[in-house]
Amino acid sequence: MTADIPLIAISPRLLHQVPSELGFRGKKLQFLEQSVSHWLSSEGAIVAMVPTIERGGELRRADLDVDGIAARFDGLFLQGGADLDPRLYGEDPRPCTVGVDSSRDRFELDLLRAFDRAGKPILGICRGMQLINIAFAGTLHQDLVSDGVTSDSHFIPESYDDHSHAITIRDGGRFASWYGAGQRFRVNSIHHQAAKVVAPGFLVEAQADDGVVEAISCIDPARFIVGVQWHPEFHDGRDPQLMERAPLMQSFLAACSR
Ligand SMILES: [Mn+2]
Repeated sequence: MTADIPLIAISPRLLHQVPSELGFRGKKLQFLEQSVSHWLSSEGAIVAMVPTIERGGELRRADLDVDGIAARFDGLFLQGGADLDPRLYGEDPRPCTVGVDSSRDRFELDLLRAFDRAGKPILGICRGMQLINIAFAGTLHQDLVSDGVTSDSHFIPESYDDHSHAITIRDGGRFASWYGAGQRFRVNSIHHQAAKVVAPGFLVEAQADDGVVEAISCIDPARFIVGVQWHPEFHDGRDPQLMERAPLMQSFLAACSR
C-alpha cells in the first residue's frame, strides 16, 4: 500500500434478524451500503469495514482492541442507520425513537473515542453526526416533528434519497472555507432526529431554514471531527441541484493524510 493513500475504517451496520430468503439461518450480518464506500473510493481512499463483536460469538467485546484499530487506520467514517439509544444522552426513549441497536451504539462510541484519542480524523453522516454530537455531550431531538422543531418533514420515507431541502452555510467554520459563508445548497434529507443541544466545543456549520442543525465540527482546528446530517453519498450527480460532495471528502482525506 502506498503511504499517501488514506486507509479509512468504516463501522458496519448490523442486521440481527436476517430475512430467511437470504439463507443465513440464525446468523447475523454486518454490512455496508455501497454508495458510502463508493464516495470514499471516488476520492482515492482505501476503505475497510471493521466488524464488531456480537454477543453469542466465540469472541468477547473485551477482545476487540479499538486502540489498535485506530493506530492502523488513517481515519474513521461513521455510516447512517438506526436511532441512537436516548439513554446515551440522558433521556428515556419515547415511542418516536425506533430501531435502537445498543450493541452498534456501544461499538461505534468505543471506535470514535479510540480514533479521537489517536488524533485521527472522524467524519460522520446522518446517525454518524448524531453519534459525534452525543459522544461529546450533546443531545438529540427524538423526533423533530413531535418536538415542535419543524412542520416540514426532514424525512419522507416514500421519497427516501430523492427528498431534499435547502441549507445555509454559517460563517467562521470549516464549511465556510470549503463552500463559502452564507452559501445556500440543497441537500438530501432522510432523518427524523437531529442535534438538540450541540456538543460543547463544536460549531454549527450549516442549518436548514427551520433551524435544524445540518452540520457540526469540532472547534479545535487540530482535530478533524465533522458530522453532516445529510447523505453526501447520495449526491452522486444524478441531481445537479444537490450540493457538491467532493470538497467535504477531499478535506477529510487531506486531514487523514497528514
Ligand atoms: Mn434535513
